[in-house]
Amino acid sequence: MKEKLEQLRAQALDSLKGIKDKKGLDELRIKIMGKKGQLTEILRGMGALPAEERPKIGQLVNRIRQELEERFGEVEAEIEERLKKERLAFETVDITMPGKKRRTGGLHPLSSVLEVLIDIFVSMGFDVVDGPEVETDYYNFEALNVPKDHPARDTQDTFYLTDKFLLRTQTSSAQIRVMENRKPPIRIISPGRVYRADEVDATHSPVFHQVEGLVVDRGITMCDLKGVLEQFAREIYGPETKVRFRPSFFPFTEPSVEVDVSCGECGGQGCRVCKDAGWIEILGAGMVHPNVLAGCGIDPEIYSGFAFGIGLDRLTTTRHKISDIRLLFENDLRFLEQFS
Ligand code: 2NL
Repeated sequence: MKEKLEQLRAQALDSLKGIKDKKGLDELRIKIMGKKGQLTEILRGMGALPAEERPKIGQLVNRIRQELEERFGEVEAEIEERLKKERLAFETVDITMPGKKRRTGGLHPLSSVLEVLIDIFVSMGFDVVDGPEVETDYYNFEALNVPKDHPARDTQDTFYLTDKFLLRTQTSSAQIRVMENRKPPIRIISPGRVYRADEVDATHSPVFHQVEGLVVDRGITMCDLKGVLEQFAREIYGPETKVRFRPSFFPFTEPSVEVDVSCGECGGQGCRVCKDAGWIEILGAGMVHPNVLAGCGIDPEIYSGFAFGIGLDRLTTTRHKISDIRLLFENDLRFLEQFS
């Protein structure tokens, strides 16, 4: 019996050496020390022993069981340690690996040019104001001294929603509200989307963008208009840029002017860009019509003002050498990504 036990012990210890995982360990533990295991099997034979030998054998069984249990515990700890190391090695992040490339967004070219414009006018003390794109006939035309029979009011040129409501054709409407609600001095620009019933081609779109400016105070003259526009033109087109006024007509300004800048490409000599004129038209402007001021509750005998309207789309296409205005509205990523 004693030999059998020693043999079992030696066998068990030997088998333990070959154990590599928990499953194997559990199987071995059951095979030796389980209810139907080899140790139990031997213990069953105890009944056949002489009574005086039983305690000795009993002690031996207990010692062997204890030893084996310790050894099993050790092997289990070793397996666990090894598994932990393997898991850590597997989960380790190599921070020197190249990262995944992410596509970054960017400003739409209209937005980045608008930001440049806003910075220029804000630095001259202008506020930026906003207004609704759906306007009333009053704010879009009436308050701007546009006569009832003016061609701009024609349904051919303006998108009417109802008799009274329309899609604004210029952002002046936002400025009218400011004149109604604030006292001079007023210095504002109003950028935004505007609508006209135009046929679409490379230079026309029924939706486009305007940045209008307005200054109202005592003693404002055409010289102030020219100074502001010269400063603007120099910041946009370079310090050598000259500005020229040509007479024009708008119902909301008197006098009205069309404003040209000297061609930055040829310096005024004439080239392909300015179509040999030496000048490029950039905006329309003028002194705010007394009817417009009076209609907003501003006394034209005390106050005067100038206003201007810049087409943002043309400024953007010329600045970025974009050949077709439609590219600004199609949101084709292949186009937009060139600006991000
Ligand atoms: C253009 C250029 C212009 C204005 C816009 C304006 C606004 C108020 C009062 C008077 Cl609140 N005028 N804006 C003035 C001159 C020109 O836009 O080519 N428009 C058709």
